[in-house]
Amino acid sequence: MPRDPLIGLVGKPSSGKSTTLNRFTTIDPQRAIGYLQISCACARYNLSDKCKPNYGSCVDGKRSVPIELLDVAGLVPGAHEGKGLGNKFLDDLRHADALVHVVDVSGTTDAEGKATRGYDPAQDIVWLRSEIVSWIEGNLLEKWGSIKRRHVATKANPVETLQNQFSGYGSTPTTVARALDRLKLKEPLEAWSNETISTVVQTFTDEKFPTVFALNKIDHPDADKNISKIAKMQDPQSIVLCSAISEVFLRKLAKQGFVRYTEGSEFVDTREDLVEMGEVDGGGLKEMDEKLKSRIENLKDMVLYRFGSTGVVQVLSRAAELLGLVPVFPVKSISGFGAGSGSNAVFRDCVLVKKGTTVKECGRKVMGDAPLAYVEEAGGIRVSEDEVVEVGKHDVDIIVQSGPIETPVPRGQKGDSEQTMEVISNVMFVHVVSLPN
Ligand SMILES: Nc1nc2c(ncn2[C@@H]2O[C@H](COP(=O)(O)OP(=O)(O)OP(=O)(O)O)[C@@H](O)[C@H]2O)c(=O)[nH]1
Ligand SMILES: [Mg+2]
Repeated sequence: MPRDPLIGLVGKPSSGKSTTLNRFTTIDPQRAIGYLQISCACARYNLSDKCKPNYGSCVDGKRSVPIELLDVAGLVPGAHEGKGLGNKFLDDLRHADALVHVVDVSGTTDAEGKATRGYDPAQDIVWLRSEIVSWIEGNLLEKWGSIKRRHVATKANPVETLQNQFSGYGSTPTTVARALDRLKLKEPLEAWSNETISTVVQTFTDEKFPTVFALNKIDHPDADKNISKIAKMQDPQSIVLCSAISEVFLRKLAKQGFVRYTEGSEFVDTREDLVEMGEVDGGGLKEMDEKLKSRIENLKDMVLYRFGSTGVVQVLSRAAELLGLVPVFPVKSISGFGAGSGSNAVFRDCVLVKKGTTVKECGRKVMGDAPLAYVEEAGGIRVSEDEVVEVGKHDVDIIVQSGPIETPVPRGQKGDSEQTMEVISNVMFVHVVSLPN
């Protein structure tokens, strides 16, 4: 199962991380698989009948690609100094490509997750980011003296120097370069003040961990005023309103045969609703008692009719949108798009890469450390390996060297001076991620 991208669920205790995770297909208490719907490469080539994904599914060119979610538990104010589960949390975090900050907007839990009333959840957004920033900044400042000396001595550029420090957070040179581009700093790295370093770390954090705010517990009567406050502070694109508990409840009732529920939608039908709509047997649904009926009515009023859905499905698609994920279809052979293993199934694999990923980084992801020789597109036209992969633009062959890079040839012996090149993978880039709903 391809590991990336990984979406990390963060948030203080009792904000609803586990409840949100449970909405997806759980692998263990900490991890789950969600599915993102994209349009598949098979649609572009009219090969939908032969499309057999190794993971997920593909129906009429609509492909569900697995994406992993990780519950990063135990974050409280002071975590970077070892409070709560401390650095354990931060170690989990480094694998995440994007974060979903699950915020309890009911205001019924304080910063430590203890029961209270009237807490302002806008504070959580502030302290959580600052925990991550302080963690990275602390690690950097601790070694800054020697980092600076080495930087000067080796005449490195700032991207190289910072990437050396940030690779442990799952950073790539592109991430670092983007952060520095945004800042347009004039002073050389060795002259940076602590304030500049702090700004660099903050910008890097925002680049490395794009964050969706899942404003959870919208079913609670106190949620409204807190939502409006947060909505004024944050980019509306980064906010999703949700009620994880409602989603879990509806799915449970659907499974038990009490309601018909279209996941991610506002539609919930009971037996009576279906009879009214003309299905004589009420869709085969079971009769509910009064208590259950009133809970459903309440959920419709408080969540579904007001907000359009429970919002949980949108959390994942919004995170994918933020990352600007590009689906890449590694195939062994460009003629037929198969896996090269004898079967005639096409486009068996699909990996999702982040926006800004270069052809070279993409190649690494697909082929590991095989030394990349050159990249070309149809007709043998060379493509720069530093080009940023774009949807629909890159149908390329990545050619790697299959032999050692330089084989010394003993004198007097006829050497095979030609490098053997092998097409390991045709990497194809098709349409952008579209919303599941
Ligand atoms: N009203 C309401 N309660 C919720 C919602 N989601 C979760 N809860 C409740 O909030 C409490 C905490 O939920 P969890 O999912 O365990 O929270 P968590 O973030 O995993 O907490 P930790 O594992 O302690 O970090 C539970 O009692 C849930 O039932 C929601 O959408 N609405
Ligand atoms: Mg939990």
